[in-house]
Amino acid sequence: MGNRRPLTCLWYYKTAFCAYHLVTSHNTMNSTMCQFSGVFFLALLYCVNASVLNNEIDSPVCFKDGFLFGVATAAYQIEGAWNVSGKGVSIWDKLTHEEPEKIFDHSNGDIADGSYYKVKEDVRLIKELGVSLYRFSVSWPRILPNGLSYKINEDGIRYYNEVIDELIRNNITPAITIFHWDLPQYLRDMGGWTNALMADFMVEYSRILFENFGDRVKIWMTFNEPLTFCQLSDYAGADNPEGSGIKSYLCGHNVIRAHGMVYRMFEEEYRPKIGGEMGIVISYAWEEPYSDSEEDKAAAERARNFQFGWFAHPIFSEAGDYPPIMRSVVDKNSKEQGFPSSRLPSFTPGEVKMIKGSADFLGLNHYTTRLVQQVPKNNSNPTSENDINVKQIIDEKWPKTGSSWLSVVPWGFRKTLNWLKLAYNNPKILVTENGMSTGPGLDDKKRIEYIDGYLRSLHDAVYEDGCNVVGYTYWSLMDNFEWKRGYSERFGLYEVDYESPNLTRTPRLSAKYYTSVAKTGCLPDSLADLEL
Ligand code: GBH
Repeated sequence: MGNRRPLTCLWYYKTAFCAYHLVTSHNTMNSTMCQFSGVFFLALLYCVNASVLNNEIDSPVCFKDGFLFGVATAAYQIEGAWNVSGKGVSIWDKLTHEEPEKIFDHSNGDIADGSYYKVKEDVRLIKELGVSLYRFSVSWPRILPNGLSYKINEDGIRYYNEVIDELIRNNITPAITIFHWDLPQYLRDMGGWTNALMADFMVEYSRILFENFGDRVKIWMTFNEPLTFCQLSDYAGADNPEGSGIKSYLCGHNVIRAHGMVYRMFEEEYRPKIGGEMGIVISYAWEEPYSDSEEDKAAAERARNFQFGWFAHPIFSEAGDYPPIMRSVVDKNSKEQGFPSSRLPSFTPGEVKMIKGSADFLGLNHYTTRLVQQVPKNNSNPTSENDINVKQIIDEKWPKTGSSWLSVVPWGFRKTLNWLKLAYNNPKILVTENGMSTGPGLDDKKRIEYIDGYLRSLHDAVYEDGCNVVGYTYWSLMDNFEWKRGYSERFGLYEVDYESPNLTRTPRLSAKYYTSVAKTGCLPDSLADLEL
């Protein structure tokens, strides 16, 4: 199958030249001679050469052995059992119960996918996909009801032990996100991530996970998408006005410190005994300049540094600390706004050193792309929006999905990965999320096209450009509570029927597609040929 294109090419040449000879040589050349004629031989050389030079040999698009395929979920989005067996209250329990109007369909995660009760069933679904990695998160308040480590809820330990053991029994590598947004409400009441002590609380919580699960779990991620939970109100774990240029930066600062401290504790106290790797998950929508103008190019680079570099630069860059552009812009704006010191906190030299290099891999969530335009400077309010000072635009020509923020732009993936390669000396990357939403329904050819397009772009980044990506994780295994969009936006390879008492899971067409990719490591030659 792989060499179909050159063979077809040869066949055309052979037929054309044989026909030509048979006609022009008045039948003096028989067909055997024709096959071996010099002309045919030249044609063969030409054909092979052209294919090689134009990179046209239709070698199948395959990821090498050892490349991981996986699927991801997060605790609050799937578990349900929100008040069962000693679990404490998270900020999402409180928000959805007390302000349901903030959730698009007024729903909540009380029951969600019922995964708390369906360990065996869910692992079977993962197994059936043929993937080798499952990324899930631990609910902090299920382990520590009020977030502090003096009181461990044994049922939480039991539950995740069951998940981990069932995965390992099925040869699926467990990968744990320590914090995926469901902060214990008790800690939010103390200021959430704007409280500097949160770093210590995070260290103590993480320690309990290493103690209990570290013997079997070898892939750890400290935080999921700090950009999201530090910047969006309600996601924040602090009463954080949307886009605040004060609390967001405080949150980010404590999160980065917490990440570094957890990593160093893991490195010193646990890794020597139990091994394993640790990273952080950062989201990166590609930011493409709106035009060729120098202003728009600078605006795009500024946005990349403020939205991705904010968390990546202190950890992955050679120099460490915040991106220089972020430091200088926020320092200057703060001064002009009458602040006695910068709204962007400073790391001590010791912290810069502690944080720099505190990751074995970079977890990347990549979904989409924006166009970025320079806008006239507005420094009236201390918002991070005014600090970044750009307009972000979704190109109307890009195919849409079930989520207004998410359009289909596969080439942005390759650009993202190349930017990371250049900026941070080709770090080891695990793609921790990529995916798109639809409405309910099993026929999701658009999702197949999305995954296929993004995987091709990823393949180019890895095998053409040399980006160091070790695996790809699809978001999500199954439909789930999509935060403020409730159950209205479905990202699952499996559909979940929320009307059925069993919360029945049914594979979509995309599950079949992804199974073939995960099992063969190769993308199908053509989507049209797929037997769905
Ligand atoms: C990821 O966030 C999350 O890690 C995951 O939990 C989530 O389910 C998945 O992607 C799909 O969204 O409600 O209009 O204010 C991706 C980044 C940040 C995108 C928050 C949606 C809110 C848009 N997300 N954003 S809106």
